[in-house]
Amino acid sequence: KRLSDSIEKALNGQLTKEAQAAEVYLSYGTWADENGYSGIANFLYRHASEERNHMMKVLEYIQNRGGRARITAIPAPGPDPQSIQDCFEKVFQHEVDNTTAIYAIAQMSMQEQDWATWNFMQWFVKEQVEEETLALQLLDRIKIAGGKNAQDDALLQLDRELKDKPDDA
Ligand code: OFO
Repeated sequence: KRLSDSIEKALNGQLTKEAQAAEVYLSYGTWADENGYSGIANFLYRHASEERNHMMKVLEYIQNRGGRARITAIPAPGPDPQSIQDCFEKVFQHEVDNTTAIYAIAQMSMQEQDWATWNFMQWFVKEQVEEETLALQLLDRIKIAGGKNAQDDALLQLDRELKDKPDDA
């Protein structure tokens, strides 16, 4: 059964959202690097590449289900974060917005009884839980560390730890 027009359109919207998330994290990564946090920059670059993988997953699904993946302009990432804490608050908010979009497609697929798409979206539902949890854990650490000061030892320690994470990009 071919994708319905409405689901195809919604999935294409999701494709663009995943591409935009990759751009946003790349942009935050360059900001973090410029501010002396090369480990956090690395973390954000890896996160960006995970987002690009999500985009490809959606692209392949649309194509495999008889639809056409549409590659469009991506909105610009927006202003730089004000601090490391602000950076991860923005990352968390971004993930929450993405979760909302994913839930909307899952709900739409349920209404249309498109169980293939519903099943496909469950992978993203699970992934969003992981990404939100990780962002919240990092935010907690950053808040304990103080979150604002580049000279903060606890932040520098976190920066070192994030050099190789996430490791499943
Ligand atoms: Fe694609 O998972 Fe984050 O946004």
